[in-house]
Amino acid sequence: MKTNMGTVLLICLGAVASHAKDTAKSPNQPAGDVSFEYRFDDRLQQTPDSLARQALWFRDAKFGAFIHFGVYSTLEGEYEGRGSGFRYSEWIQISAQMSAKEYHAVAKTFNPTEFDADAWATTFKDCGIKYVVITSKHHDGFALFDSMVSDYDIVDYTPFKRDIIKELCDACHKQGLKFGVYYSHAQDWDEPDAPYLNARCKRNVLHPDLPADFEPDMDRYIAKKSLPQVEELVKNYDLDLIWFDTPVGMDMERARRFSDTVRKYRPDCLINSRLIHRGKGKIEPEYLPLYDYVSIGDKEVPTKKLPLYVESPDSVSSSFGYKTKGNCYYHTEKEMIHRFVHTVCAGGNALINNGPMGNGRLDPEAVRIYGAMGAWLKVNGESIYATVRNPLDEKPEWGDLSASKDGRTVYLHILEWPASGTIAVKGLPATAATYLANGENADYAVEGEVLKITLPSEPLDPYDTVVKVALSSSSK
Ligand code: H79
Repeated sequence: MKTNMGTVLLICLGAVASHAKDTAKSPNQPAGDVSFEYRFDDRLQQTPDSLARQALWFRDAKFGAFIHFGVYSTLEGEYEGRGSGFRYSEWIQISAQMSAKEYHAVAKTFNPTEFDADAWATTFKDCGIKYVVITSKHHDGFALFDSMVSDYDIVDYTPFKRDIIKELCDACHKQGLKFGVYYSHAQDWDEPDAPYLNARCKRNVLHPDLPADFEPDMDRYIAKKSLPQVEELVKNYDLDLIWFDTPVGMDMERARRFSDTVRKYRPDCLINSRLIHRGKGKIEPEYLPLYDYVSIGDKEVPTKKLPLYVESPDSVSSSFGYKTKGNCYYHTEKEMIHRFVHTVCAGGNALINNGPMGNGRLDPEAVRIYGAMGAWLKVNGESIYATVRNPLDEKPEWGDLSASKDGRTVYLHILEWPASGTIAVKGLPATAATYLANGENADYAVEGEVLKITLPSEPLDPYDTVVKVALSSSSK
């Protein structure tokens, strides 16, 4: 245990036993947790420009809704009895080994007639969500906006003929939500020139008519489709954020063209690190000026606080796209809130995905989970929004800590109710302690450097009982 700066966290060893039955995972999850690898050097810093962009709204927002919606949403993870073994339904073209022609035939029928952008935005807002990021084009190459670059888009290619990105952008801004798009800038299964991330499906399965001696040319793909579509997005849509993914084949020169294009048209628009870094890739200092914040791995929850401000692309379920076929699960409400709280306390936002159904309605399970988060946030929101990461060196075994920006208030998130009935924290000179759940004073004592709280016999909240602690001096 570290002892520097007098901010040691003392964990009562007897106080860590938890209610095992409450913490059982929802079924079908892979064995073991996806653990967070500490791969950021402590001295890394984003540029002053990026820090200023983060400060505009991003750092205070904490809770975003990620949306994976597209042709794949209609298949729900299976095509002609194939493909359901993959965890991600948005990968159906690969998992079911569909040729471009077969996938086009499904795209031709994509008709989400129940789509209602205002209903989506209102639901998100009511659940405490502050920003929305939707797939404008996933790896399948199909665009959800009206593109002049390619007709493989929802307006030109489907009976639906409406621009989902435009409608949702307007609806979100009307509700005061920030709006961003996901764009798969490197992978594109509809373009033979685009690079390939995996060996799971051969290029000539997707494109059987290609000549045997075909040589893919990534720069030709970037020049013809990827960069012009990004330019369309930043020119024609009022974007607050752009989310790149799986940067296979990206190098400084290629990434810079994307970054420059975004900055040219939309200087305040945030760019995520997957422009050039893989989700679990090491952060390289020379690339920091190209983007504004770090996306950690898919569904990765940080286990320790981080030097750079991050965002975790989490999901309410095991897939990103809507999936009912094969192996899939949803997180419990408790798991989701705990994942969210740990991410915020480590110093980041949680961009929590939902996969709307092929008919255009939100997934009711996702709405239920968001609803539980929203109800918890209505009572406990001050311990989340506009807070900063845990000011102490370590996180306690019973939960986690967040703090007000001025460092004068610390929030203790009690996620696992200790059997001993007490918690003890070193390094917090408390002058008051209250429960956010009911506003009542906590039974606390300061003994030397240790704040000791005697807890009620039962949690005051089924997911996270928050104690608000006022300090005599800043914890910073
Ligand atoms: O958009 C979501 C994913 O589709 C995308 N990133 C998030 C935000 C992503 N693309 N690639 N990857 C993630 C990494 C590759 C994962 C996979 Fe698999 C390996 C897909 C197919 C093989 C593991 C096994 C997941 C599905 C089957």
